[in-house]
Amino acid sequence: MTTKTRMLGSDAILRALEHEGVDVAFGIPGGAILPTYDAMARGTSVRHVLARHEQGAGHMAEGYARASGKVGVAIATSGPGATNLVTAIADAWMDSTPVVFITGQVRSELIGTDAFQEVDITGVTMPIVKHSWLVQDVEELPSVMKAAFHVARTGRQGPVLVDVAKDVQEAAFDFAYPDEVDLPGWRPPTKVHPRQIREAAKAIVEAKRPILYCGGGVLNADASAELLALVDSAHLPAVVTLMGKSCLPESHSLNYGAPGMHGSKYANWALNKADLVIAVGTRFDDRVTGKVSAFAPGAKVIHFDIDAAEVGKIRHADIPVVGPLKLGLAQLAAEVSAVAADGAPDHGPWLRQLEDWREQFPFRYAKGNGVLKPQTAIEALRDAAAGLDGDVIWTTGVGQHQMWAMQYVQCEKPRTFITSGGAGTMGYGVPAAIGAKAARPDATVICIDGDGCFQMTCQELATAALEGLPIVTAVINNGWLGMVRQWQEMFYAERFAETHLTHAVPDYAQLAEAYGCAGFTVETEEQLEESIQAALQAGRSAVLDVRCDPEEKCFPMVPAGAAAVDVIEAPSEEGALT
Ligand SMILES: Cc1ncc(C[n+]2csc(CCOP(=O)(O)OP(=O)(O)O)c2C)c(N)n1
Repeated sequence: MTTKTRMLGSDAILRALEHEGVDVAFGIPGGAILPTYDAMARGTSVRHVLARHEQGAGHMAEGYARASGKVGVAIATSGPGATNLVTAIADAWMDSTPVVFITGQVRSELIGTDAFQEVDITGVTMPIVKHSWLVQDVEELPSVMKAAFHVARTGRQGPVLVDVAKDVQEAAFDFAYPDEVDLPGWRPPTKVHPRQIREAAKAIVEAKRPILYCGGGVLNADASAELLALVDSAHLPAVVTLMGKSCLPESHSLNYGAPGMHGSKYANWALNKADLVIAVGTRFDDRVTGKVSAFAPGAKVIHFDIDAAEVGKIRHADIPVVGPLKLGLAQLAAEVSAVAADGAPDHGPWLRQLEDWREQFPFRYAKGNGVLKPQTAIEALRDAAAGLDGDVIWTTGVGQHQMWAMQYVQCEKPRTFITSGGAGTMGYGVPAAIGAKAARPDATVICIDGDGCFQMTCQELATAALEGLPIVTAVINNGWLGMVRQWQEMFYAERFAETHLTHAVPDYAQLAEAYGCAGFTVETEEQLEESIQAALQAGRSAVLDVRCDPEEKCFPMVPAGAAAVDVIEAPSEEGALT
């Protein structure tokens, strides 16, 4: 019989976190969650990182989860504390990031009375969580906490919310943590149907122009090794989405990188001319497909995902494969070898075609003639990172700099590129970097941010400085809300309404120093390398204010709603392209 220990609900929350193997939680206290913070003062093995804004705490938990593969935890008080988490919850929902969000709620007897700091947060977040619980009975706490972690991490991962009334945190009860979850309605698949694997393998062997289309689901499933084995054994070329970046080594000759709105022309052509698209852990997002009716028009589709609801949602799946990727990819590789009895399938002519396209259409931009180009800065960061010992984890904000990071940063190991893909949340980069550093203290964590994004969450530099979580942030400072400026220039006849920020206000290097971080201003290509090295060696968090060309646009670009092959390339009249 399980022994029970008498304790308060607040202590039970912490014991549950300990049982779940949580080593770090991110949050900010307040009235309705105070009993749980008081329990922290009584002692716990869980480290608490005090954020400066609950959105920051939420993104830290996401960065932690993505870097470690474990469930992240963010904690906030009721009302405004909880609503400040909403953007992070939405972000985790869109990118299937496993996070348990814990909020305090007003006392049970006050719920529904518009009490001080009362917000119906389970109601507010209903469409953007996998599941949520409002706990009004302390006896339910252990099973709810157990279920919350289980739901966050199993099947298609994602956010859950546990909202705990203050009196529940204060109530004494006999605590035991359950070994099992009791959730009759939650039965994610644990295996893949052998017939689906057989059909997929047969289609792969028969295909002349197959392409793997890999997404973030591969990383969530920790299935990189299995994906690599399939690529190698079946000689399958692959394109990898923004969310999937780092799931397959980028130096691998069969990795053709990112397709989509700012992906390469060759990756988009690979999908467009394929006769078989093998979609793995990906959801045919509009930023990848462009106009759906023109996407991979001649291809049969295998769609392999843990979430049956994704299969056929956007594009008909000729061969649906539903189940866990790690197991299924290994089975698929074995089955392909078995079906192709006389060795691996020969996709030789197709691979030569892809190689030709890659040579013909590399990422390129016009060098600056004295003006520092953002792409040059990102290439310099990439090269400096390659010279470091140990792993480097990249995070980004959202905008042009994010797309250039996707194009120019090179990742060899899984979980080393962390970005907000589905929601496109400006302000994600700095807190996600702090969370990643908490998960991987041994790694160098570099955030490539935009000046607009940085200003949304830069107060978390205080968290980085004071919590001993040093990160390097390169603010790609073009003085504008660059991506929006680009759309205004290209699609709104250059009417630049409300997108100018200026290069100089704030002074990012001084701002960094004010937060206890090292600050560097870079204005020329010549200053780049030395400043990057100084930032990497600063021994504390550092911010590089990289002042660059305000007018640079991100290419190639497939305009929203256009066919993915109708790509606009960098105009060559801007000067010599490199
Ligand atoms: C929270 C939020 N608000 C607004 C947007 C719309 N938006 C997308 S990119 C962008 C500009 C980003 O500017 P900056 O951080 O300077 O990056 P850049 O594009 O210049 O690299 C904006 C406003 C968004 N994605 N997220």
